[in-house]
Amino acid sequence: MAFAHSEPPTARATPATGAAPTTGAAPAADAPPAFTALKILIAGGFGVGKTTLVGAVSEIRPLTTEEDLTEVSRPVDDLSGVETKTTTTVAMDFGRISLRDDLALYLFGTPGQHRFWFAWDELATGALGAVVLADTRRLTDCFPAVDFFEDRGIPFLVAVNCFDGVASHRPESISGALDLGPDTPVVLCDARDRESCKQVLVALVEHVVAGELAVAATAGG
Ligand SMILES: Nc1nc2c(ncn2[C@@H]2O[C@H](COP(=O)(O)OP(=O)(O)O)[C@@H](O)[C@H]2O)c(=O)[nH]1
Ligand SMILES: [Mg+2]
Repeated sequence: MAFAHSEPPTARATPATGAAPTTGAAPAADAPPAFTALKILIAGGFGVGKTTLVGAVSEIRPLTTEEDLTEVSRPVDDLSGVETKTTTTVAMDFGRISLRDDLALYLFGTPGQHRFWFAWDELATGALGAVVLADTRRLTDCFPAVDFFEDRGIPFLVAVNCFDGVASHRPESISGALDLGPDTPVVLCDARDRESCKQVLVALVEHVVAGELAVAATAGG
């Protein structure tokens, strides 16, 4: 899938591999630091709040590919719980958070509907990790995303978007209902709230780091 974004002229985007950029020769002492982009996927079922989350937390106006829902899509796209939803993401959402001059998180919201699943493998290439958004009114909608990341060994957490009027569930019971491994975090969030979404991303990065440290410890001894 073709994907374009603009970078500041001094920034040199490396492939979003989730790892530090590798170069053959040592950079000149006065060279600007290489730019690293860490790619995070925001996945989950239709209408769970992916576009909302990317828009809430991105520092740039998110690139989205929303289209009006049509009568034709009505039998296909299940609107129960989000009856006021009038648009759908047809390719992906994209947002960015700069952590330092030379380090940014790129957020890719995956399209929720099954008919767009062909795009997932490409979006997942080089991802640091993923947030699987869940709505407890339609918890099973996030099963495919959970399976996708488990199958590919991509670290992920489940973030429950606490829609208004929905009694909060305990993370442990959601973990049990989704049959998650004991190490997979479950956090609660409000996809409309920037601070809440930032906490989700922090939790994901901590989870990724903990996994890397565990692998390193196993390899070391
Ligand atoms: N009340 C409430 N509405 C939300 C929340 N998150 C998303 N929405 C609304 O739910 C609908 C679906 O959200 P959207 O981000 O488009 O879902 P997506 O299909 O996963 O991208 C939209 O109308 C949002 O405004 C939330 O936490 N509370
Ligand atoms: Mg969307």
